[in-house]
Amino acid sequence: MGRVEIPQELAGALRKARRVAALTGSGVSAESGVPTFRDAYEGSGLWERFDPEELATPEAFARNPKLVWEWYSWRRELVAGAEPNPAHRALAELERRVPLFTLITQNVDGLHRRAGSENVIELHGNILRTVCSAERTPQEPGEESPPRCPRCGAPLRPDVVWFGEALPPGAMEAASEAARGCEVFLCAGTSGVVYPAAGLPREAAESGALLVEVNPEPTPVTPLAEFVLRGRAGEVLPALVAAAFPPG
Ligand code: BJW
Repeated sequence: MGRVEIPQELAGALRKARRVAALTGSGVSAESGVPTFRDAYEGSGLWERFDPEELATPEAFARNPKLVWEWYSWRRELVAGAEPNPAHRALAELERRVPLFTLITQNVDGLHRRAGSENVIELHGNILRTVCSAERTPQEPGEESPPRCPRCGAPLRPDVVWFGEALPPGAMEAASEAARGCEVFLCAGTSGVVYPAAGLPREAAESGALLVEVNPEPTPVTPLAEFVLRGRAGEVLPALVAAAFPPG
């Protein structure tokens, strides 16, 4: 891919903004080697024949806890071996440059914090944490598949949000507040189809924010966005931050 062109009007708006929010999805971690949720289990061997949307549900876990636990164990190892990429680092840099910056992520990989982002809302939890499926208390997993809660014997599960489950208390309220209160809203690396997160770009645009999409592909967010930057987050986001805050 060639040099990324950033419109001057966008760079200027980002430079002047006092409040900025970003919504990220799995595309932002793609360049770290973490597969996106919907595309990239292709080529993953064993897991290729399973539909992620059918594994990430409480019903799947109730039906086959071993299968779901092992899918998450495989993904947890991928995440543990991954490193933040230039997209994560550009967003951490943006937080240092903007007076009030909120990073809203649907990702469960923890790579934003590892890149240095601090004001992070994890809407869908974190795959590196394990909880008791009955009590929701944090636990250290043992070797069984799935391991059992030492207190009540219920199977342990990843601390993530499955389809049909509520988001962590207060997370969506904080995300909505950031979306409604910001001057620039960046939407990067998400297909924009999973609610309630997918409603945030519209909320931001309707509250007067400049909506910017970063994605190599069109999404339902595209028609709402004032600026659409087609390309990989690891190339576009560093270019955007450098255009708004030129080094030196
Ligand atoms: C790149 C790139 C590069 C590639 N650079 N970009 C309203 C309407 C319709 C349905 C609903 C609705 N409200 C709720 C629902 C139901 C449901 C839902 O939204 N379903 C839709 C699928 C239709 N939502 C829920 O069930 C939610 N809960 C809920 O609403 O509860 C109500 C309730 C209230 C009170 C009590 C009880 C219940 C929960 C949703 C949880 C989602 N969880 C998952 C799994 C997390 C754990 C795990 O990882 O296993 O979250 S699903 C999955 O999708 C994961 C992701 O965070 C999420 C979003 O996916 P994402 O990140 O956008 O990834 P992809 O793969 O879809 O897209 C990647 C993008 O990157 C693509 O666009 C690429 O082009 C791009 N890309 N390379 C930049 N280098």
